[in-house]
Amino acid sequence: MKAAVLMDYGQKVSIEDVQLKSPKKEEVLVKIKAAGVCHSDLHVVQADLPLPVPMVLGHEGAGIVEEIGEGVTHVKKGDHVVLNWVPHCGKCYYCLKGRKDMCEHAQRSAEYGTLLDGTTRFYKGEQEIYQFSMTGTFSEYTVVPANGVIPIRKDVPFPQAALVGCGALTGVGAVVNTAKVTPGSTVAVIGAGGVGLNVIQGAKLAGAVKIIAVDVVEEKFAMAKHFGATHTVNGAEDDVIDAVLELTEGRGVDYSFEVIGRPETIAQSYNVLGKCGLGVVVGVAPPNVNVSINAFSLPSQGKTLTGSWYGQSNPAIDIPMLLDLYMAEKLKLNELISKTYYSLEGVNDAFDNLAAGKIARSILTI
Ligand code: PAD
Ligand code: ZN
Repeated sequence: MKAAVLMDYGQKVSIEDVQLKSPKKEEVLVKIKAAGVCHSDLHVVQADLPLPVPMVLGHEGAGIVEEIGEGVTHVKKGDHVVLNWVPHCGKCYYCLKGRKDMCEHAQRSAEYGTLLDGTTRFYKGEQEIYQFSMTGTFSEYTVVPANGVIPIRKDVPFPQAALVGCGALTGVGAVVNTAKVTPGSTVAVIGAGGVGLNVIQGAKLAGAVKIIAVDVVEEKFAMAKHFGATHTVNGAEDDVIDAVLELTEGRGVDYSFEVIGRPETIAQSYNVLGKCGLGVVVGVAPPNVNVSINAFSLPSQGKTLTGSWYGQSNPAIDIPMLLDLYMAEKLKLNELISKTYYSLEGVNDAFDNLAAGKIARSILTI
């Protein structure tokens, strides 16, 4: 069986022959049909997300259930599924508080690159191969925790279903679940990539009237407008804070979203807020990076800066809901697919295109 494996940081991902163990209790074997290439995968390649290697990358994916382990009742062989990269334990402090996105058990296992029991399912000979976020979708097959598969309707094509597994859920969820953007609001979205475009369309769905998309790559502005941006700002040419203030009668926006993961744009996302504004950081910066913001503005302007992980979602409910919105032509997924590669071999080219910033999402069909 073939999988795209990062053998070491900074290297090209290589297509390896690997072995996969059978699903244990409360696990599921999935045949992957489509996988999206997200910047979080690239963060691992570039060592910005320091995870153990060798690792099967890919966390945005959809496929077909091939085999279920003991105790799995919510799916059966042949079901179509989207993979959920935060398979919550349901028992920890945060799960019990209703915050599945913050599950302590899932977060720890993701850091170890293992499944929930602390062991791996991928092997190459004697060597253990780690698995990105308990998914590992750049592979012909994968084994994931039971909560890691969300059954979906069968009339959605696999590439579009895959996109909901990270980009759409993260982006729309940040707007709807974390920020709770209200109708008539003003919004700035810094970074109009695969996730940022979903923040933009989430803001439109929520009824925002002014949606300002900020990017540095010219190709992104037409895409941003197509997804619902009312204004665009080129951060490579213009001062972003001045431009956003000018578009909002000098006040700043009600909500901002940083969807890149850099300290300077996270600071920007705070500085473009008006009084009482809420900034949401979606972009993932390396763990050792700090951000500097003006201290006086916190009490005097009452602004909030927070973050959003996996769209603060409830995947079992939100993934089928987003697919229903897509089938009802209320959520754009087709337009997110800039390029399709019909084999795992396309993964390095997809990473190069992602790094250049010119595409929305690439899909690998497997
Ligand atoms: P992407 O590469 O498709 O999009 C990033 C966009 O930012 C591109 O359009 C770039 O041109 C643009 N950009 C780069 N630098 C600047 C700048 N200085 N000013 C303005 N725009 C700029 O990535 P993506 O959309 O796949 O992911 C974006 C981030 O979100 C990334 O850090 C990823 O790891 C993170 C993410 N977070 C979660 C979560 O749960 N919080 C989930 C998925 C992805
Ligand atoms: Zn992702």
